[in-house]
Amino acid sequence: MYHQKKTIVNYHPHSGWLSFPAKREKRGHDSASKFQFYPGAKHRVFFKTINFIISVGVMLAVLSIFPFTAAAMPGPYSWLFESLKKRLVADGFDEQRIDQIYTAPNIEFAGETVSNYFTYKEATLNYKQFTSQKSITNARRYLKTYQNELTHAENTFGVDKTVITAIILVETRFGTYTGNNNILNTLSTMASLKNHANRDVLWREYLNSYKLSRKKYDKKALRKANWAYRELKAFLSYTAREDMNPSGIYGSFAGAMGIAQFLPSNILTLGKDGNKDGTIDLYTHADAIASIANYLKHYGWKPGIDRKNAFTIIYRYNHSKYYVNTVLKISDLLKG
Ligand SMILES: [Ca+2]
Repeated sequence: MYHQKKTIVNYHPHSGWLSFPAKREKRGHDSASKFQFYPGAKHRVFFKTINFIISVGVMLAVLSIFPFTAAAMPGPYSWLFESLKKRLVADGFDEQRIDQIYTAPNIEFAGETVSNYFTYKEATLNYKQFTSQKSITNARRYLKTYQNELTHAENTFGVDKTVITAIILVETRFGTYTGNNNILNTLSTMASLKNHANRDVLWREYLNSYKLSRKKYDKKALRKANWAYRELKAFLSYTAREDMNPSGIYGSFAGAMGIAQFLPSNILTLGKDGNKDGTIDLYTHADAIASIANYLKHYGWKPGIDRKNAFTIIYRYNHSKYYVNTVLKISDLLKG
């Protein structure tokens, strides 16, 4: 989405490496952070109440039994997710799980992240960096390091390993920039903009210094809210299926995840378990490689594909002709 000049960031979910530099690698697959540490909302209200009405001694006793209670307060504006939670439950998600998820300590209305959708204009992207000698040397090293995974994917899905490598280079620089935005907060915030009150908060608190038309903002927010709600549902289904903690997964500000920068809806349907460990985790190279190959095959990639068809299929991955030409050029250089 960043790849077309003067386009507001909107259409393409990838490019976590461009959105914000990754400060740290975060992983969503942390079995130690499942939900047993996060008491439900009712418990928190209960403990808050006794803080005021009973003696300090009793309070300390309670806290010694539930030491994480005090730390489990969701972040600013997280109450704005109440109607979103109800909607998810009405759409079939387990109420208890939803309550647990939305009381995680790092849950917050991601106003700053989501405001990017409404204010950001793309700067010209320097695609040349990806075809520099240094980048190609790194790509050759990647081909060698993940030779087994890439060859397996090429044999299984019929997609050139040089193309897979090129996509991983441009999307996340071989997995080094996967984005540091909390996916759950980002998608939840965007989906919650269906509510007028939530749109007001974003408008008032985060967009007041920008010259936007309120009418255009509302129209765009509603469109993005519908899109984000579909992605949020896919994200919650995916994390449930893979037994991951949804509040611990980080990616691009558009909700794209992992080394391959897949949207949740794509992970759910086209993700592949490349290393056969029983989990589809796109923060592992083997799974990312297999998933990219499967994605391209799904959209029609065949061994010996001609340039025109290759272009069309890679364009599906990222709607930018600059992006596609760069990927194809990297692939050519790696073959040469
Ligand atoms: Ca796996």
